Amino acid sequence: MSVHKLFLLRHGEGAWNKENRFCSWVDQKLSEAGVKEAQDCGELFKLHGYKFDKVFTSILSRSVQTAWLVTEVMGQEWVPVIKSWRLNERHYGGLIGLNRAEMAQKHGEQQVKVWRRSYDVAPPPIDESHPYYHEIYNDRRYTTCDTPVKDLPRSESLKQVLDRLLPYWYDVIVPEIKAGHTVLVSAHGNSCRALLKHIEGISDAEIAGVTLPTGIPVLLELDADLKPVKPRQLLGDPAKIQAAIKKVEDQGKALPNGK
Ligand code: DG2
Repeated sequence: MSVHKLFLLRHGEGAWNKENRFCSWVDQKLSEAGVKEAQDCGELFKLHGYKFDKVFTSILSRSVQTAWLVTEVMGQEWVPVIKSWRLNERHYGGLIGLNRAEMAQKHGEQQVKVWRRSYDVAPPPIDESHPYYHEIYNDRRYTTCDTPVKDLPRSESLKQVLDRLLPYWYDVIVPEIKAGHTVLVSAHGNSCRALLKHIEGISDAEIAGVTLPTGIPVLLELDADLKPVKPRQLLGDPAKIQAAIKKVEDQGKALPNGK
């Protein structure tokens, strides 16, 4: 029997999603289309009559902005929003800022797929010569983390995302769900995939085939032990969702002109 409803949401389209660049820990805002996706998502939640008790976000603006827009449309702006770096997008290391299609052109689509979707392969680490290194590690938000800046990741596999996320899941989010609260996690493609892998017990190989598009909520119905009682539901128009999944998958394809 379903006891708890948990919602996972990848933020609306960000400026660099649109440009097909690895965004990761660079703090890009939502694009115009991303704002609309977040608002549409709020409308969908409202239509279903869902009510949130707690919203959890990363400390990247695109996930926070999405949570604001969703709750605003729902008339639930008062719901507490709790932020943690542990829900941040996967750290894409030296790939940050690079265009996926150009990377596929240069290194091959298979290599880009390994970087994007393998479970335990981390991309090359970011170093001080990287154009976004200082912007990331000198950002005041990272001085507020439960981990010293020097120990924050310099690149991560999906497994490493799960490793840093699980303590937060068990210590902070799980007690809320078990207290009977309805939780929305407004985060990122890979932090949501890591959580999904853990909750659903998806194998290391199968998680490579799970793609989450922007602005499409995932509903998980869980029993008292937080085990899924039915398959995850991606909410919204099925044809639109399939097209959005394909769009994310195609981002890693090499285009003839390398763009
Ligand atoms: C994307 C994920 O993260 O990229 O870092 O660019 O969810 O914050 O838009 P998000 C990024 P892929 O893993 O899909 O390449």
